[in-house]
Amino acid sequence: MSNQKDGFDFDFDDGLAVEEDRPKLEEPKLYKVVLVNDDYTPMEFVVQILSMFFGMDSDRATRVMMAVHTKGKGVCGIFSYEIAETKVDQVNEFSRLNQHPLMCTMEEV
Ligand code: TYC
Repeated sequence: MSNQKDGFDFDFDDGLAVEEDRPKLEEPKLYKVVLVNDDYTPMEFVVQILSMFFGMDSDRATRVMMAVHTKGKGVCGIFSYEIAETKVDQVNEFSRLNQHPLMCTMEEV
């Protein structure tokens, strides 16, 4: 880069080819949305949650619900932080609205 003015060479890069540093992009972290078992939430309500918020058909929703029921907790899906947080909030809000103690949480993958 050269800039001639009054016979002087205003050249600030000492002949080096200068390139902007490229931004360093990290892979975004992923989060599991986890459903926790309890003794009070009706099974049909959990199946309804899995179908409404996680798009599962009734076979899959029933299998995931039974896995949570027998193992204590289970994964409903894996998402970016913002999507996982939104799902957790939606599930917990819908459960409270329906007066069920169902707990949904998130864990980093
Ligand atoms: N254990 C509950 C019952 O017997 C059913 C249930 C399943 C509750 C999964 C919560 O995340 C859950 N009615």
